Amino acid sequence: MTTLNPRASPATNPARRAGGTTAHLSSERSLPAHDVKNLFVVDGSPFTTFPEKNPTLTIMALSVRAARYISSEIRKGSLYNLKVMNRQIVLAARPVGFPKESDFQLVETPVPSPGPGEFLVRGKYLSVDPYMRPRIAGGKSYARGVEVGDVMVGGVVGEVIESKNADYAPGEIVEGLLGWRQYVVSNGEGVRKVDSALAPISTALGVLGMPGASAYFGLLEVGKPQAGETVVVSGAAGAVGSIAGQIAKLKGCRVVGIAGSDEKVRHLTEELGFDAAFNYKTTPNYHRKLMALCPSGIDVYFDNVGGEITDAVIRHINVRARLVICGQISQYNLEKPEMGPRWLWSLIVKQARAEGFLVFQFADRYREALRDLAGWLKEGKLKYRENIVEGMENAPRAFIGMLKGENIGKQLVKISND
Ligand code: NAP
Ligand code: FER
Repeated sequence: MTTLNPRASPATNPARRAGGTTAHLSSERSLPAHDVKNLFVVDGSPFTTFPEKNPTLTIMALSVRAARYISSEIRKGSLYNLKVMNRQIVLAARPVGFPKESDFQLVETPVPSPGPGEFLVRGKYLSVDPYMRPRIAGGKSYARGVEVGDVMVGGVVGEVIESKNADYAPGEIVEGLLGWRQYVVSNGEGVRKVDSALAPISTALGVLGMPGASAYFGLLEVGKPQAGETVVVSGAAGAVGSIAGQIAKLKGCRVVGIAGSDEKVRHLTEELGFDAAFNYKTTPNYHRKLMALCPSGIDVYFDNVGGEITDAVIRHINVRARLVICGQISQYNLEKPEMGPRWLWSLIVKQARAEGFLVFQFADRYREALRDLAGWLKEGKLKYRENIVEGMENAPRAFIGMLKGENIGKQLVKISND
């Protein structure tokens, strides 16, 4: 976001010169009309309130070219009244139970400048993931939690727009845990380059990113499915579950999905090739349903949700079953963990294995997962879906929506129009 002093002279004030095909930002340089159109949105309606009604004119830099141009002009000193601002979502309060929009706040701070060895990234997509819920809860975790006032943790795909790091050139697309903000400076730590020729860059946060790798390693390394076995996936229509189920199909398994709507069930069986699926929100007796859909019992259970669904699945496991404990989303918003049946006895009787995993434990093998996932995508053997909400200000709503199950596939927020 850019704030412009309305008293600036017409030579430095683009809004005053935007009537024609070009708008002059300085006496020597001009921007094409296309960028000007994207660049100048004043309180939602281009130019109409400028300048008399607004003491400060707010301009959103919506295109990368425009943002790059503005920051270079400012640095040269030719736009002395222009201040580029950085929109970001911070944690305003620790959620109690189910998060509310008021637990988050949109704040603006100046855009940072890269120092030696650093580069400036302009975000294009923000990732919305279930792990964010435990991360804002304030409990102990594998990583530092988000404190009140901190920028929300989260994956970002964006473009390098300025660089003082020889390994990252302007124009390159990168992905990393850069936080829910428009602009961020990085030194490259924890950041990877994204090959935009491989697939749309948004997939770096989904099927070709952390969720895809979770499905891949969780299923193949922890679940170890064999052809002919029955694999049950809970949270099956989400970012991880939808990929885990399809990989199980690729390995020759019978795959049964559990998800929270009839539309999701149709998506799984009609579009993703699951053998069967059921809607846990309208199925009164999970036990009977599983008996009908898994007549040979369950060999691998890919658990994304925990709770009553998992309790029911475990009643149907076979000897030497593998329970892949990927997530427990049914518990994330509870103040106290739910009590349930004690099913460790089943592990004894069935000589079964339940194993939790974190995708990060496979970090040194991501390349392998991405190679296979990208190969299957290219061959048309793997499908993915994204649920994209537009606008940084809607990220909290998208997060709450994902926790409620409004997404099919990967939940993302698009924060740039180019
Ligand atoms: P996702 O499945 O795309 O989105 C979350 C889904 O959870 C919602 O769409 C909703 O679908 C379902 N859900 C919400 N509340 C539920 C409840 N009470 N009972 C059953 N289902 C519920 O999210 P994702 O990114 O793919 O993550 C899926 C799971 O994997 C999460 O538990 C996450 O924590 C875990 N995960 C673990 C790792 C790891 O390293 N271990 C890595 C990534 C993700 P419905 O409509 O079906 O309810
Ligand atoms: C997730 C759920 C939990 C996840 C990571 C965690 C990467 C880790 C939690 C912890 O260490 O406290 O979906 O995804």
